Amino acid sequence: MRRHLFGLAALAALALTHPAAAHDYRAGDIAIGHPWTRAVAAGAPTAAGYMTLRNDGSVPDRLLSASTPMARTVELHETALADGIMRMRPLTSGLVIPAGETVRLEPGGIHAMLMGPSVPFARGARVPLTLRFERAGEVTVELAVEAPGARGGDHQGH
Ligand SMILES: [Cu+2]
Repeated sequence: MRRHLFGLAALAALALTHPAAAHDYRAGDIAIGHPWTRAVAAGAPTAAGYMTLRNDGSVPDRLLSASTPMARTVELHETALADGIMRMRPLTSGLVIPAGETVRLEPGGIHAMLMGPSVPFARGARVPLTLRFERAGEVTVELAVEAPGARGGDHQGH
């Protein structure tokens, strides 16, 4: 147990050495801006991944799927008002990113739903997420774990 606690402390220290700097990624014409998620406890049924996807190209692309070793499966969801109730529904044909436009994955909207996280997500940790685009191919990004109630504010100004 003591060794386990030491491991956690070491991880926390490691997180502190990485300031909340911008972390951005690119796959072909797609720029992925500050991917993040919220802290979740052990046994949480789901977590959600957020980011911006900007298509710098001249043709549309499509986010087909996402996956992570830290959850059972990942689904792309949108949140929409149906019969007066906000509901999530899977984007079964993927998420189109029009040429020259930015699509935001954000709380209350489109998100990557991590079903069955296999470990707790601690604030300050990073969760790898592999994104597969129809044209731009595959890229693995890291979701920065923010506070449970965060709305992505840690990343403003990037
Ligand atoms: Cu969802």
